[in-house]
Amino acid sequence: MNDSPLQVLTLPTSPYPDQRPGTNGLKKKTHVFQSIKNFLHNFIQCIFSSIDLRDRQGSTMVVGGDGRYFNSTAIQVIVQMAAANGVGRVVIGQKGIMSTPAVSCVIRKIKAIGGIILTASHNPGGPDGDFGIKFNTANGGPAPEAVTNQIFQLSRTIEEFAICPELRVDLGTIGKQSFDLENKFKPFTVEIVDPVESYANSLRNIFDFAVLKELLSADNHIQIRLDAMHGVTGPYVKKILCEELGSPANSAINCVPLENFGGRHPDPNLIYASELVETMKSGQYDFGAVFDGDGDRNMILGKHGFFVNPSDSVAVLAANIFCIPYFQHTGVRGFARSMPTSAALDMVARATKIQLYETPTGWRFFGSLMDAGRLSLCGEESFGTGSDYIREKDGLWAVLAWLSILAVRRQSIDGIFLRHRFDYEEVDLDAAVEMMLDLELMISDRAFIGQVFTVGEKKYQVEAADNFEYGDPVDGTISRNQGLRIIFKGGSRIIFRLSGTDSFRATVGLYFDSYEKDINKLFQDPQVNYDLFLMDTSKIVCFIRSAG
Ligand code: VG1
Ligand code: CO
Repeated sequence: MNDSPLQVLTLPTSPYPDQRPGTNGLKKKTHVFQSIKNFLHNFIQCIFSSIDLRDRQGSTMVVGGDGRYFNSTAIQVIVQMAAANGVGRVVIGQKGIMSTPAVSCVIRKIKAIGGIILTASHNPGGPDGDFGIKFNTANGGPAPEAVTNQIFQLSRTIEEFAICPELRVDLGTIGKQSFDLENKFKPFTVEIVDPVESYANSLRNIFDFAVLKELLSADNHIQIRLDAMHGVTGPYVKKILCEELGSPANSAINCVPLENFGGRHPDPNLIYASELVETMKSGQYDFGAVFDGDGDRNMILGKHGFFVNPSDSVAVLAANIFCIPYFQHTGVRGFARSMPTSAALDMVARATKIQLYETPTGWRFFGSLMDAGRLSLCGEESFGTGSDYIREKDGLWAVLAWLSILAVRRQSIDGIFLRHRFDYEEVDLDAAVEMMLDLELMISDRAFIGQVFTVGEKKYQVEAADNFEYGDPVDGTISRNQGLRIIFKGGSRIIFRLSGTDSFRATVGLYFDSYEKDINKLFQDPQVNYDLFLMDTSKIVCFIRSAG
């Protein structure tokens, strides 16, 4: 306890026009947060101001980050501002570390009012990299659109922020710290917690750890290789997979969180996770997985580097859902995928007669369905998989879910959805918006429906085309303009979507998916063997790039 009460100040500031939170949080170049005067303070104040004062007074908030450069500095500021804004208690992962799924888990467990996660997810970190701030609400999930819109509106008119500038937290020592603030009756408290423990407890109740331990450490065990890419997942992998489930030490690599992720993109895909892909090709390991910076994304690889497409991953989990004890207890309430995610999951939903929801991109839409008890398992094409035990996607959960299935049986998939996403990054925003408008005009022409495009021997006939719109079945909120869809007979699709998570300019995402019945193609390199649809804005030109 400090001797004299800490000062609470209200300081003047002026607004910035570019603080609109994206699909999941605000991402910018690190120097923007670090060097532009009050850029961080403004955004944090708007987060606090978006919470009704009556709810905020004396409340508990969770704070964690993926350990990237500027993590601890930002946390000190957030705590100083939380105290000045009436928050009563802040729970923080030791050294400022806590994965996105773990923050979601802790918010729910301790009934916090919300949480702030310092991360730019899978973007590189460091002084020249990216930094970001995610805000999750009391359900543990990313703030819904109504809240992020409010934060954005506040950010355009902000005039002052509140702060206790002298408050300093010791992030290294587990335990309680309390601070007397001037004009406040109750001390403000900070609790530094083990970032893994509470989350690990949840997983112990979801999976059968004895069965997993047998799979990983018994004589006939399978060999796994997990790559944490120097992101936040390292300590979780070490503690849960190695220490507790007995996987040997060489099964986990890059497990020390680094401020710049070792200079790499902590992005779990075939390109940035090439180290794991190469190792898996040797055939020494049966199962491989890699995570993103903040631990919510995962990529799964099989023996010899067999790539499990994320859209297929969620479908396989759905088809085998009762291999996971949690679902034996809760039953299965529904499945969901984001619109650009290919329709493998739809087939499982049809076969099992379980309700399927198609939502816009971003986990917050799943959260609403989960809160209403309508959704158990969901996924996104962008390497996200998760369930309703929390309100975030969860890389480590996905690994334990897959291992639970492997422990019970080996599943073969009787078809594969070929899916590809091409991102055109850092394009001019106005030009991108104009391109989308032109394209929308073209595909909404009635003459467009029914047109046939020939690609080698294959024919693709346009069945439907629209700008995807989603009406939340729980609260009726309509989300418009979620991406342009061109759907062909037989289910192949081309989707155009503007990314909502850019740190800089715009990204146009092009998504292609089509169902492939030929089982032989399952084992071909999915990045090489595909029909490539090329499109210009006046005419759709499709041509095939045949198997290499
Ligand atoms: C991307 C992905 C989306 C994901 C979001 C957050 O958004 O497409 O599926 O939910 O990132 O991921 P966008 O709008 O850039 O396409 V994470 O790992 O930052 O929570
Ligand atoms: Co992420």
